[in-house]
Amino acid sequence: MNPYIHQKPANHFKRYDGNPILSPDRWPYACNSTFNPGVIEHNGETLMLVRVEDMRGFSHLTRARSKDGKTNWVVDDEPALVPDPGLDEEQFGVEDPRIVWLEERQEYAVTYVSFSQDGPVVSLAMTKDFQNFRRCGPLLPPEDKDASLFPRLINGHYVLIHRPIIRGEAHIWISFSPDLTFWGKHKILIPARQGWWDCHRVGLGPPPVETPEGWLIIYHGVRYTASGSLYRVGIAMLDLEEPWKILRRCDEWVFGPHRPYERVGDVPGVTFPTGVTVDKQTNELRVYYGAADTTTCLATADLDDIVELAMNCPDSGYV
Ligand code: BMA
Repeated sequence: MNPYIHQKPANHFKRYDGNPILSPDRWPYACNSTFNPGVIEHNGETLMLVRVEDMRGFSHLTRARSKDGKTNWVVDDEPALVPDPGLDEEQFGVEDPRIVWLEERQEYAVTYVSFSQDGPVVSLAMTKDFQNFRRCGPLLPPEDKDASLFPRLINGHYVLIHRPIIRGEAHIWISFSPDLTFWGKHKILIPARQGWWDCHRVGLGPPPVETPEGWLIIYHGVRYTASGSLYRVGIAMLDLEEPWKILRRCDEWVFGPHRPYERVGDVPGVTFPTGVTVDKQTNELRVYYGAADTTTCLATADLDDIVELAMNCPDSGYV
């Protein structure tokens, strides 16, 4: 097979016609940007914790809710989680949450990036209602970002995917904990691929999605160019019970910044997924992403199509 001659791929992901679904001009209070949301189904609604950047350049998280996950978003008049000035790790804002429901604890876990003077760290907060949060502090040393727990225990352990920067290298790592406090068995999970579209940085997008074939991973890959970075979106599959094993990693990105709202904004050329839901009735996979570090957008696909796409990807040699 000639690797340069491809069938034109099916458009697996479709952008929602009403994009951007949330933007600063529709916010109930003054802000610069509303992007990179954590997303979950809660009380029969789609609930987002949206990263809101204020005009000092610090971010906090505010709730937005919608009955159908697409339209009529109701944004709270006040933030849900603001940086605590008494905490060393929250000096310069809280950002980019990922949310999972932990059945055995009967509460939601929110992993988010908090900014200390020593750089970004991954912090954890627990909540039942998205109004009251119990902070559990930073999980691992800086510099670390793009973290989510798996939505269930695996062999009795909490499992975290995150993205430390070590020796200037930005690969996706996996770590394990018996109690959400002590972390170990750290391992590179998905490395940046030299020369490829995801050569300079990779980072987890939304929390892993459990499917019969494995954990579906949606991640961002970065290439630096003469006019800035391009943040595109790739997929991979992990083994269900041994999630440190990559079953598949697709060669090609599944979407990237093409539309004006993805190319024009505070950081042009960024599609940055952070939230996902699956509509149980229609099997629709909904991927919520920040566009150009300015607005929140939605892309949808059939979950089975995406799993099939992923499972048909070659073992790229990085498995
Ligand atoms: C990453 C994070 C994201 C941001 C992205 C693109 O490093 O800081 O919050 O959306 O860069 O600027």
